[in-house]
Amino acid sequence: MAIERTLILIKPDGAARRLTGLTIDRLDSTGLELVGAKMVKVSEALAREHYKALADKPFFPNLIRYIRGEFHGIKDGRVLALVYRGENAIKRVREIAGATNPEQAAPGTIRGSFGRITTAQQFENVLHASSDPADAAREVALWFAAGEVLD
Ligand code: IDP
Ligand code: MG
Repeated sequence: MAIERTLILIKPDGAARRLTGLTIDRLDSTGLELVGAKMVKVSEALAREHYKALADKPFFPNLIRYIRGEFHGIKDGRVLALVYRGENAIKRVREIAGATNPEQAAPGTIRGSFGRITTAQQFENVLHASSDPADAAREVALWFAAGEVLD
């Protein structure tokens, strides 16, 4: 089994609804190791680069506004970025996060418990979690400088 690193972002709905501690508690309970953590101001450029695979989706413009905190009154669009490391870390974090669509996320997962779809059809799903090894490597390098993530 591979030792992986995975990027987690506490999204603005998670921060606004004071779910940061709960999310970290769930992540810690996996036994994975926290190896990176910082608050980041999400520029338009960073948001677009992070979600570039979704640039042609109809929900993309609102996704950029969402991750930059525009729907939740988050000052400077700041988010908490975390890196967890361990065996099979990517899949294990995705499992506790739950499905992308909060209405389809299993009960007991973070998204299943605390996510919602807004009347404007925005998925508010509390956290971002890398989806595969290529994405995880790209995302950790995008959000953290070399040396900010521990071995
Ligand atoms: P993921 O966050 O579970 O990896 P992705 O497909 O990578 O899901 O989509 C990134 C984010 O875009 C989602 O977490 C969600 O906030 C938003 N999103 C994805 N699909 C939809 C949709 O069909 N409608 C509205 N927002 C969506
Ligand atoms: Mg994704």
